[in-house]
Amino acid sequence: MGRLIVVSNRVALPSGTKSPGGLAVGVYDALRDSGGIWLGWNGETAADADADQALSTVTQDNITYATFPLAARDYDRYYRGFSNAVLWPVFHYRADLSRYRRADYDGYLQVNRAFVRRLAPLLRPDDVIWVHDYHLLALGGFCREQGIRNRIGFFLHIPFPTAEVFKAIPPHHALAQAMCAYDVVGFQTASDARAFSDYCVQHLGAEREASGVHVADRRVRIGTYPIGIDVDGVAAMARAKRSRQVAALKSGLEHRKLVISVDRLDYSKGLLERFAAFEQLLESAPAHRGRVSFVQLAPPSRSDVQGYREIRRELDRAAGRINGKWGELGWAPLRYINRAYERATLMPLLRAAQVGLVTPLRDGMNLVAKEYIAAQPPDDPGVLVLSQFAGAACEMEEGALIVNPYDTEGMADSLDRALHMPLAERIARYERLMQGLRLHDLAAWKDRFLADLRSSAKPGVTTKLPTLPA
Ligand code: ADQ
Repeated sequence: MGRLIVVSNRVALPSGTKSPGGLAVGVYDALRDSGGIWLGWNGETAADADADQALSTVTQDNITYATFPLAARDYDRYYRGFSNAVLWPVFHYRADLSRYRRADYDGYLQVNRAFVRRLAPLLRPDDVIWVHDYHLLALGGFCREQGIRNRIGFFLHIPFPTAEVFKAIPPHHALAQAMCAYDVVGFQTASDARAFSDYCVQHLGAEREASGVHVADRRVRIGTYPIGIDVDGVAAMARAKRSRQVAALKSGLEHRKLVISVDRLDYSKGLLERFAAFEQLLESAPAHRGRVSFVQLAPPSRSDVQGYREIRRELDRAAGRINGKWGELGWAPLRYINRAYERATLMPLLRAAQVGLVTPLRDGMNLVAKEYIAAQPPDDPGVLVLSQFAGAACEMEEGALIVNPYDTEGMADSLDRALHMPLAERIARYERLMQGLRLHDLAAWKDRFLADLRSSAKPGVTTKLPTLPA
Protein backbone atom coordinates (compact mmCIF):
# COMPACT_ATOMS: atom_id res chain seq x y z
CA MET A 1 0.00 0.00 0.00
CA GLY A 2 1.39 3.40 -0.97
CA ARG A 3 1.94 6.14 1.56
CA LEU A 4 -0.71 8.69 2.44
CA ILE A 5 0.04 12.36 1.90
CA VAL A 6 -2.35 14.71 3.69
CA VAL A 7 -2.50 18.34 2.63
CA SER A 8 -4.44 20.87 4.68
CA ASN A 9 -4.27 24.59 5.33
CA ARG A 10 -3.02 24.07 8.90
CA VAL A 11 -1.01 21.19 10.28
CA ALA A 12 -1.40 20.04 13.89
CA LEU A 13 2.23 19.57 14.92
CA PRO A 14 2.91 16.77 17.44
CA SER A 15 4.57 19.29 19.78
CA GLY A 16 1.58 21.67 19.63
CA THR A 17 0.30 23.04 22.90
CA LYS A 18 -3.37 22.73 21.90
CA SER A 19 -4.88 19.29 22.44
CA PRO A 20 -5.82 17.88 19.03
CA GLY A 21 -9.45 18.04 17.93
CA GLY A 22 -11.42 15.46 15.94
CA LEU A 23 -9.96 16.12 12.53
CA ALA A 24 -6.35 16.06 13.72
CA VAL A 25 -6.92 12.73 15.49
CA GLY A 26 -8.47 11.15 12.37
CA VAL A 27 -5.74 12.36 10.06
CA TYR A 28 -3.06 11.30 12.53
CA ASP A 29 -4.42 7.74 12.75
CA ALA A 30 -4.66 7.42 8.97
CA LEU A 31 -1.09 8.67 8.52
CA ARG A 32 0.34 6.46 11.22
CA ASP A 33 -1.31 3.34 9.71
CA SER A 34 0.18 3.72 6.24
CA GLY A 35 3.12 6.01 6.95
CA GLY A 36 3.11 9.38 5.31
CA ILE A 37 3.46 13.11 5.19
CA TRP A 38 1.27 15.93 6.46
CA LEU A 39 1.91 19.13 4.53
CA GLY A 40 0.59 22.58 5.32
CA TRP A 41 0.96 26.01 6.87
CA ASN A 42 2.59 26.20 10.31
CA GLY A 43 0.32 29.05 11.41
CA GLU A 44 3.05 31.74 11.28
CA THR A 45 3.51 34.65 8.94
CA ALA A 46 6.89 35.76 7.66
CA ALA A 47 8.41 38.46 5.48
CA ASP A 48 7.87 37.57 1.82
CA ALA A 49 11.45 36.40 1.19
CA ASP A 50 11.58 34.17 4.31
CA ALA A 51 8.27 32.54 3.46
CA ASP A 52 9.70 31.26 0.17
CA GLN A 53 12.33 29.29 1.99
CA ALA A 54 12.41 25.57 2.46
CA LEU A 55 10.00 23.42 4.32
CA SER A 56 10.67 22.44 7.93
CA THR A 57 10.19 18.76 8.51
CA VAL A 58 9.80 16.77 11.72
CA THR A 59 9.30 13.00 11.72
CA GLN A 60 7.57 11.19 14.55
CA ASP A 61 5.64 7.87 14.70
CA ASN A 62 5.98 7.11 10.98
CA ILE A 63 4.65 10.59 10.08
CA THR A 64 6.61 13.46 8.56
CA TYR A 65 5.16 16.89 9.32
CA ALA A 66 6.21 19.26 6.54
CA THR A 67 5.29 22.85 7.30
CA PHE A 68 6.03 26.36 6.11
CA PRO A 69 5.07 29.96 7.01
CA LEU A 70 2.85 32.15 4.84
CA ALA A 71 4.08 35.46 3.53
CA ALA A 72 2.18 38.33 5.18
CA ARG A 73 0.72 39.28 1.79
CA ASP A 74 -0.48 35.72 1.18
CA TYR A 75 -2.02 35.56 4.63
CA ASP A 76 -4.00 38.66 3.72
CA ARG A 77 -5.15 37.61 0.29
CA TYR A 78 -5.39 33.80 0.48
CA TYR A 79 -6.42 33.25 4.11
CA ARG A 80 -8.12 36.38 5.39
CA GLY A 81 -9.33 37.43 1.96
CA PHE A 82 -10.59 34.81 -0.47
CA SER A 83 -10.83 31.82 1.93
CA ASN A 84 -12.47 33.50 4.90
CA ALA A 85 -14.14 36.58 3.44
CA VAL A 86 -15.56 34.90 0.30
CA LEU A 87 -15.61 31.10 0.40
CA TRP A 88 -16.55 30.76 4.08
CA PRO A 89 -19.53 33.17 4.01
CA VAL A 90 -20.87 32.04 0.62
CA PHE A 91 -20.56 28.33 1.42
CA HIS A 92 -22.51 29.09 4.63
CA TYR A 93 -25.23 30.84 2.58
CA ARG A 94 -24.11 34.34 3.63
CA ALA A 95 -23.33 35.84 0.24
CA ASP A 96 -24.28 39.20 1.82
CA LEU A 97 -21.07 39.01 3.89
CA SER A 98 -18.81 38.12 0.96
CA ARG A 99 -16.07 40.66 0.09
CA TYR A 100 -14.67 39.58 -3.26
CA ARG A 101 -11.52 41.20 -4.66
CA ARG A 102 -9.64 39.93 -7.70
CA ALA A 103 -6.30 40.39 -5.96
CA ASP A 104 -7.42 38.06 -3.17
CA TYR A 105 -8.48 35.41 -5.66
CA ASP A 106 -5.11 35.70 -7.43
CA GLY A 107 -3.40 35.30 -4.06
CA TYR A 108 -5.55 32.24 -3.35
CA LEU A 109 -4.51 30.62 -6.63
CA GLN A 110 -0.86 31.52 -6.06
CA VAL A 111 -0.85 29.91 -2.63
CA ASN A 112 -2.59 26.79 -3.95
CA ARG A 113 0.13 26.63 -6.61
CA ALA A 114 2.86 27.14 -3.99
CA PHE A 115 1.45 24.20 -2.00
CA VAL A 116 1.88 22.07 -5.15
CA ARG A 117 5.46 23.29 -5.64
CA ARG A 118 6.25 22.07 -2.14
CA LEU A 119 4.32 18.84 -2.53
CA ALA A 120 5.70 17.67 -5.89
CA PRO A 121 9.29 16.84 -4.81
CA LEU A 122 8.03 14.77 -1.86
CA LEU A 123 5.90 12.41 -3.94
CA ARG A 124 6.47 8.77 -4.90
CA PRO A 125 4.42 7.26 -7.74
CA ASP A 126 2.17 5.09 -5.56
CA ASP A 127 1.40 7.72 -2.88
CA VAL A 128 -2.22 8.76 -2.50
CA ILE A 129 -2.95 12.40 -1.69
CA TRP A 130 -5.80 13.56 0.56
CA VAL A 131 -6.53 17.30 0.43
CA HIS A 132 -8.72 19.00 3.04
CA ASP A 133 -11.12 21.89 2.94
CA TYR A 134 -12.08 25.08 1.23
CA HIS A 135 -8.68 26.74 1.38
CA LEU A 136 -7.39 24.28 -1.23
CA LEU A 137 -10.19 23.87 -3.79
CA ALA A 138 -7.77 24.61 -6.65
CA LEU A 139 -4.87 22.43 -5.53
CA GLY A 140 -5.92 19.35 -7.53
CA GLY A 141 -6.05 21.34 -10.77
CA PHE A 142 -2.51 22.65 -10.21
CA CYS A 143 -1.26 19.13 -9.39
CA ARG A 144 -2.53 17.89 -12.76
CA GLU A 145 -1.04 20.92 -14.48
CA GLN A 146 2.34 19.95 -12.96
CA GLY A 147 1.97 16.42 -14.35
CA ILE A 148 1.22 14.77 -11.00
CA ARG A 149 -0.66 11.54 -11.78
CA ASN A 150 -1.19 10.19 -8.27
CA ARG A 151 -4.68 9.56 -6.98
CA ILE A 152 -5.90 12.73 -5.28
CA GLY A 153 -8.97 13.01 -3.06
CA PHE A 154 -10.59 16.12 -1.63
CA PHE A 155 -12.84 16.42 1.42
CA LEU A 156 -14.90 19.54 2.12
CA HIS A 157 -15.53 20.07 5.84
CA ILE A 158 -18.05 22.88 5.35
CA PRO A 159 -21.35 22.87 3.42
CA PHE A 160 -21.43 23.12 -0.37
CA PRO A 161 -24.16 25.59 -1.38
CA THR A 162 -26.72 25.19 -4.12
CA ALA A 163 -25.68 26.43 -7.58
CA GLU A 164 -27.60 29.72 -7.29
CA VAL A 165 -25.64 30.63 -4.15
CA PHE A 166 -22.28 29.25 -5.34
CA LYS A 167 -22.62 31.47 -8.40
CA ALA A 168 -22.26 34.51 -6.12
CA ILE A 169 -18.51 33.79 -6.21
CA PRO A 170 -17.31 35.44 -9.43
CA PRO A 171 -14.80 32.68 -10.39
CA HIS A 172 -17.26 29.87 -9.51
CA HIS A 173 -16.76 28.18 -12.85
CA ALA A 174 -12.97 27.90 -12.58
CA LEU A 175 -13.22 26.69 -8.98
CA ALA A 176 -15.68 23.92 -9.79
CA GLN A 177 -13.55 22.90 -12.77
CA ALA A 178 -10.51 22.69 -10.54
CA MET A 179 -12.45 20.50 -8.10
CA CYS A 180 -13.08 18.11 -10.98
CA ALA A 181 -9.33 17.45 -11.21
CA TYR A 182 -9.66 15.38 -8.00
CA ASP A 183 -10.45 11.68 -8.31
CA VAL A 184 -12.77 11.64 -5.29
CA VAL A 185 -14.62 14.69 -3.96
CA GLY A 186 -16.18 14.04 -0.56
CA PHE A 187 -18.85 15.97 1.34
CA GLN A 188 -20.40 15.80 4.81
CA THR A 189 -23.99 15.26 3.66
CA ALA A 190 -25.91 13.92 0.68
CA SER A 191 -27.39 17.37 -0.01
CA ASP A 192 -23.90 18.94 -0.24
CA ALA A 193 -22.83 16.19 -2.65
CA ARG A 194 -26.00 16.70 -4.70
CA ALA A 195 -25.47 20.47 -4.84
CA PHE A 196 -21.97 19.95 -6.27
CA SER A 197 -22.98 17.36 -8.85
CA ASP A 198 -25.99 19.49 -9.89
CA TYR A 199 -23.63 22.43 -10.46
CA CYS A 200 -21.32 20.23 -12.56
CA VAL A 201 -24.22 19.01 -14.68
CA GLN A 202 -25.81 22.43 -15.11
CA HIS A 203 -22.71 24.55 -15.62
CA LEU A 204 -19.78 22.33 -16.65
CA GLY A 205 -21.63 20.11 -19.09
CA ALA A 206 -20.92 17.05 -16.93
CA GLU A 207 -22.86 13.81 -17.26
CA ARG A 208 -24.22 12.26 -14.10
CA GLU A 209 -23.06 8.71 -13.36
CA ALA A 210 -23.88 6.27 -10.58
CA SER A 211 -20.82 7.19 -8.51
CA GLY A 212 -20.31 10.81 -9.53
CA VAL A 213 -19.91 12.78 -12.74
CA HIS A 214 -18.10 12.43 -16.03
CA VAL A 215 -16.63 15.74 -17.14
CA ALA A 216 -14.10 16.54 -19.88
CA ASP A 217 -13.02 12.88 -20.13
CA ARG A 218 -12.53 12.56 -16.39
CA ARG A 219 -14.56 10.50 -13.98
CA VAL A 220 -14.97 12.22 -10.63
CA ARG A 221 -16.33 10.14 -7.83
CA ILE A 222 -18.62 12.24 -5.62
CA GLY A 223 -19.43 10.81 -2.21
CA THR A 224 -20.89 11.49 1.22
CA TYR A 225 -18.55 10.81 4.15
CA PRO A 226 -20.01 12.26 7.36
CA ILE A 227 -17.15 12.96 9.77
CA GLY A 228 -17.46 11.29 13.16
CA ILE A 229 -15.69 11.29 16.51
CA ASP A 230 -13.65 8.83 18.54
CA VAL A 231 -16.66 7.84 20.66
CA ASP A 232 -14.86 5.87 23.39
CA GLY A 233 -12.06 8.43 23.58
CA VAL A 234 -14.54 11.26 24.19
CA ALA A 235 -16.55 9.20 26.71
CA ALA A 236 -13.39 8.32 28.67
CA MET A 237 -12.22 11.94 28.70
CA ALA A 238 -15.64 13.08 29.91
CA ARG A 239 -15.60 10.55 32.78
CA ALA A 240 -12.06 11.36 33.89
CA LYS A 241 -11.46 13.08 37.17
CA ARG A 242 -13.05 16.50 37.22
CA SER A 243 -10.83 19.50 36.75
CA ARG A 244 -10.92 22.57 38.97
CA GLN A 245 -12.94 24.43 36.32
CA VAL A 246 -15.67 21.77 36.28
CA ALA A 247 -15.80 21.72 40.09
CA ALA A 248 -16.06 25.53 40.12
CA LEU A 249 -18.88 25.47 37.58
CA LYS A 250 -20.79 22.81 39.51
CA SER A 251 -20.54 24.59 42.83
CA GLY A 252 -21.60 27.90 41.21
CA LEU A 253 -24.67 26.21 39.75
CA GLU A 254 -25.83 24.92 43.12
CA HIS A 255 -28.80 22.75 42.10
CA ARG A 256 -29.68 24.54 38.93
CA LYS A 257 -29.92 22.80 35.58
CA LEU A 258 -27.26 23.58 33.03
CA VAL A 259 -27.67 24.28 29.32
CA ILE A 260 -24.37 24.36 27.44
CA SER A 261 -23.21 25.58 24.02
CA VAL A 262 -19.65 25.39 22.71
CA ASP A 263 -18.60 27.03 19.46
CA ARG A 264 -15.91 29.03 17.77
CA LEU A 265 -17.20 32.60 17.72
CA ASP A 266 -18.56 32.68 14.18
CA TYR A 267 -21.66 34.21 12.60
CA SER A 268 -22.56 30.80 11.11
CA LYS A 269 -23.04 29.30 14.57
CA GLY A 270 -26.27 31.21 15.34
CA LEU A 271 -25.34 32.54 18.80
CA LEU A 272 -27.56 35.62 18.66
CA GLU A 273 -30.60 33.54 17.69
CA ARG A 274 -29.74 31.10 20.49
CA PHE A 275 -29.47 33.89 23.09
CA ALA A 276 -32.88 35.15 21.92
CA ALA A 277 -34.37 31.65 22.35
CA PHE A 278 -33.00 31.37 25.88
CA GLU A 279 -34.47 34.76 26.71
CA GLN A 280 -37.78 33.65 25.21
CA LEU A 281 -37.71 30.61 27.51
CA LEU A 282 -37.31 32.85 30.56
CA GLU A 283 -40.11 35.05 29.29
CA SER A 284 -42.63 32.34 28.44
CA ALA A 285 -41.82 29.71 31.10
CA PRO A 286 -41.27 31.61 34.38
CA ALA A 287 -40.67 28.34 36.27
CA HIS A 288 -37.18 28.24 34.77
CA ARG A 289 -36.19 31.66 36.16
CA GLY A 290 -33.52 31.18 38.78
CA ARG A 291 -33.46 27.44 38.06
CA VAL A 292 -31.52 27.16 34.80
CA SER A 293 -28.14 28.54 33.80
CA PHE A 294 -26.95 28.79 30.24
CA VAL A 295 -23.20 28.62 29.62
CA GLN A 296 -21.96 29.66 26.17
CA LEU A 297 -18.26 29.05 25.51
CA ALA A 298 -17.13 30.88 22.38
CA PRO A 299 -13.45 31.72 21.90
CA PRO A 300 -12.97 34.42 19.25
CA SER A 301 -11.77 33.18 15.87
CA ARG A 302 -10.62 35.08 12.75
CA SER A 303 -11.00 38.34 14.62
CA ASP A 304 -9.07 40.11 11.85
CA VAL A 305 -11.72 39.22 9.25
CA GLN A 306 -14.56 41.68 8.66
CA GLY A 307 -17.89 40.40 9.93
CA TYR A 308 -16.35 38.77 13.00
CA ARG A 309 -15.85 42.02 14.92
CA GLU A 310 -19.49 43.01 14.39
CA ILE A 311 -20.89 39.70 15.59
CA ARG A 312 -18.68 39.87 18.68
CA ARG A 313 -19.94 43.35 19.53
CA GLU A 314 -23.55 42.32 19.06
CA LEU A 315 -23.10 39.27 21.27
CA ASP A 316 -21.47 41.31 24.06
CA ARG A 317 -24.43 43.65 23.94
CA ALA A 318 -27.04 40.86 23.93
CA ALA A 319 -25.38 38.96 26.81
CA GLY A 320 -25.16 42.12 28.94
CA ARG A 321 -28.78 42.98 28.22
CA ILE A 322 -30.09 39.50 29.09
CA ASN A 323 -28.21 39.34 32.37
CA GLY A 324 -29.19 42.91 33.20
CA LYS A 325 -32.86 42.22 32.59
CA TRP A 326 -33.25 38.74 34.09
CA GLY A 327 -30.34 38.29 36.52
CA GLU A 328 -30.72 38.27 40.28
CA LEU A 329 -28.18 38.76 43.06
CA GLY A 330 -27.56 35.02 43.33
CA TRP A 331 -28.16 34.03 39.69
CA ALA A 332 -26.67 35.03 36.34
CA PRO A 333 -28.89 33.40 33.71
CA LEU A 334 -26.26 33.51 30.96
CA ARG A 335 -22.52 33.01 31.27
CA TYR A 336 -20.89 34.01 28.04
CA ILE A 337 -17.20 33.12 28.07
CA ASN A 338 -14.79 34.08 25.28
CA ARG A 339 -12.00 31.65 25.95
CA ALA A 340 -10.94 28.25 24.68
CA TYR A 341 -10.71 25.26 27.00
CA GLU A 342 -8.64 22.12 26.58
CA ARG A 343 -10.59 19.10 25.39
CA ALA A 344 -9.81 17.40 28.70
CA THR A 345 -11.80 20.17 30.43
CA LEU A 346 -14.42 20.57 27.74
CA MET A 347 -15.66 16.97 27.70
CA PRO A 348 -16.46 16.85 31.46
CA LEU A 349 -18.19 20.23 31.06
CA LEU A 350 -20.39 18.75 28.32
CA ARG A 351 -21.15 15.81 30.59
CA ALA A 352 -22.24 18.13 33.40
CA ALA A 353 -24.97 19.77 31.27
CA GLN A 354 -28.59 18.55 31.12
CA VAL A 355 -29.03 20.13 27.69
CA GLY A 356 -26.58 20.54 24.80
CA LEU A 357 -27.79 23.44 22.67
CA VAL A 358 -26.25 23.23 19.19
CA THR A 359 -28.09 25.57 16.85
CA PRO A 360 -25.92 26.80 13.96
CA LEU A 361 -27.55 28.65 11.07
CA ARG A 362 -25.42 26.45 8.80
CA ASP A 363 -22.69 23.95 9.62
CA GLY A 364 -20.86 21.29 7.61
CA MET A 365 -21.26 18.74 10.39
CA ASN A 366 -20.75 20.16 13.93
CA LEU A 367 -18.69 17.82 16.04
CA VAL A 368 -19.79 19.40 19.32
CA ALA A 369 -23.24 17.82 18.82
CA LYS A 370 -21.61 14.39 18.63
CA GLU A 371 -19.17 15.07 21.47
CA TYR A 372 -22.04 16.21 23.72
CA ILE A 373 -23.81 12.86 23.30
CA ALA A 374 -20.68 10.72 23.68
CA ALA A 375 -19.83 12.62 26.89
CA GLN A 376 -23.17 11.87 28.62
CA PRO A 377 -23.54 9.50 31.58
CA PRO A 378 -25.51 6.50 30.15
CA ASP A 379 -27.75 6.18 33.21
CA ASP A 380 -28.73 9.87 33.33
CA PRO A 381 -28.04 11.40 29.92
CA GLY A 382 -28.81 14.95 28.86
CA VAL A 383 -30.77 16.01 25.77
CA LEU A 384 -29.35 17.37 22.54
CA VAL A 385 -31.25 20.28 20.94
CA LEU A 386 -29.93 20.46 17.39
CA SER A 387 -30.41 22.78 14.42
CA GLN A 388 -31.88 21.32 11.27
CA PHE A 389 -29.11 23.19 9.40
CA ALA A 390 -26.19 21.32 11.00
CA GLY A 391 -24.88 18.44 8.87
CA ALA A 392 -25.14 16.35 12.05
CA ALA A 393 -28.96 16.60 11.89
CA CYS A 394 -29.00 14.09 9.00
CA GLU A 395 -27.72 11.35 11.30
CA MET A 396 -29.09 12.54 14.64
CA GLU A 397 -32.69 13.47 13.85
CA GLU A 398 -34.18 10.45 15.62
CA GLY A 399 -32.55 11.10 18.97
CA ALA A 400 -32.08 14.86 19.14
CA LEU A 401 -34.79 17.52 19.36
CA ILE A 402 -34.45 19.14 15.95
CA VAL A 403 -35.09 22.89 15.82
CA ASN A 404 -35.19 25.71 13.30
CA PRO A 405 -32.74 28.37 14.57
CA TYR A 406 -34.84 31.11 12.92
CA ASP A 407 -37.86 30.14 15.07
CA THR A 408 -37.19 31.72 18.46
CA GLU A 409 -40.41 30.48 20.08
CA GLY A 410 -39.98 26.98 18.63
CA MET A 411 -36.45 26.79 20.05
CA ALA A 412 -37.67 27.99 23.45
CA ASP A 413 -40.38 25.27 23.39
CA SER A 414 -37.78 22.61 22.59
CA LEU A 415 -35.53 23.86 25.39
CA ASP A 416 -38.46 23.63 27.78
CA ARG A 417 -39.23 20.09 26.58
CA ALA A 418 -35.57 19.05 26.94
CA LEU A 419 -35.39 20.43 30.49
CA HIS A 420 -38.52 18.46 31.47
CA MET A 421 -37.85 15.25 29.56
CA PRO A 422 -38.40 12.09 31.65
CA LEU A 423 -35.43 9.80 32.28
CA ALA A 424 -36.76 6.85 30.21
CA GLU A 425 -37.14 9.02 27.10
CA ARG A 426 -33.71 10.57 27.62
CA ILE A 427 -32.11 7.12 27.85
CA ALA A 428 -33.94 5.82 24.76
CA ARG A 429 -32.85 8.84 22.72
CA TYR A 430 -29.27 8.64 24.00
CA GLU A 431 -28.99 4.95 23.11
CA ARG A 432 -30.28 5.54 19.59
CA LEU A 433 -27.82 8.39 19.12
CA MET A 434 -24.88 6.38 20.47
CA GLN A 435 -25.60 3.57 17.99
CA GLY A 436 -25.38 6.05 15.13
CA LEU A 437 -22.21 7.65 16.53
CA ARG A 438 -20.50 4.27 16.65
CA LEU A 439 -21.59 3.35 13.14
CA HIS A 440 -20.27 6.60 11.67
CA ASP A 441 -17.26 7.18 13.90
CA LEU A 442 -14.00 8.87 13.00
CA ALA A 443 -12.31 5.64 11.92
CA ALA A 444 -15.23 4.79 9.59
CA TRP A 445 -14.99 8.26 8.03
CA LYS A 446 -11.31 7.99 7.12
CA ASP A 447 -11.49 4.30 6.18
CA ARG A 448 -14.39 4.81 3.79
CA PHE A 449 -12.87 7.88 2.17
CA LEU A 450 -9.46 6.25 1.72
CA ALA A 451 -10.93 2.97 0.44
CA ASP A 452 -12.83 4.91 -2.25
CA LEU A 453 -9.74 6.93 -3.11
CA ARG A 454 -7.41 3.94 -3.31
CA SER A 455 -9.87 2.05 -5.52
CA SER A 456 -10.58 4.95 -7.88
CA ALA A 457 -9.26 4.62 -11.43
CA LYS A 458 -5.68 5.87 -11.61
CA PRO A 459 -5.67 9.05 -13.68
CA GLY A 460 -4.00 8.37 -17.05
CA VAL A 461 -1.32 10.58 -18.55
CA THR A 462 -3.44 11.45 -21.54
CA THR A 463 -6.53 12.41 -19.58
CA LYS A 464 -7.95 15.73 -20.70
CA LEU A 465 -8.14 18.02 -17.72
CA PRO A 466 -10.13 21.07 -16.77
CA THR A 467 -8.05 24.22 -16.90
CA LEU A 468 -7.54 27.03 -14.46
CA PRO A 469 -6.79 30.64 -15.25
CA ALA A 470 -3.04 31.35 -15.33
P1 ADQ B 1 -15.56 23.98 13.08
O1 ADQ B 1 -16.37 25.07 12.45
O2 ADQ B 1 -14.37 24.42 13.81
O3 ADQ B 1 -15.13 22.88 12.01
P2 ADQ B 1 -16.95 22.02 14.98
O4 ADQ B 1 -17.22 20.76 14.24
O5 ADQ B 1 -18.10 22.47 15.81
O6 ADQ B 1 -16.64 23.26 14.07
O7 ADQ B 1 -15.73 21.89 15.99
C1 ADQ B 1 -14.54 21.25 15.69
C2 ADQ B 1 -13.79 20.94 17.00
O8 ADQ B 1 -13.45 22.12 17.71
C3 ADQ B 1 -14.62 20.07 17.94
O9 ADQ B 1 -13.88 18.93 18.28
C4 ADQ B 1 -14.88 20.96 19.15
O10 ADQ B 1 -14.85 20.27 20.41
C5 ADQ B 1 -13.78 21.99 19.09
N1 ADQ B 1 -14.30 23.26 19.62
C6 ADQ B 1 -15.33 23.99 19.12
N2 ADQ B 1 -15.55 25.06 19.91
C7 ADQ B 1 -14.67 24.99 20.92
C8 ADQ B 1 -14.42 25.81 22.08
N3 ADQ B 1 -15.18 26.86 22.35
N4 ADQ B 1 -13.39 25.44 22.90
C9 ADQ B 1 -12.66 24.34 22.63
N5 ADQ B 1 -12.87 23.53 21.58
C10 ADQ B 1 -13.85 23.85 20.73
C11 ADQ B 1 -15.34 22.55 10.62
C12 ADQ B 1 -16.78 22.64 10.12
C13 ADQ B 1 -17.69 21.72 10.95
C14 ADQ B 1 -17.16 20.29 10.91
C15 ADQ B 1 -15.68 20.26 11.28
C16 ADQ B 1 -15.07 18.88 11.08
O11 ADQ B 1 -17.24 23.99 10.17
O12 ADQ B 1 -19.02 21.77 10.44
O13 ADQ B 1 -17.88 19.50 11.83
O14 ADQ B 1 -14.93 21.16 10.47
O15 ADQ B 1 -15.28 18.40 9.79
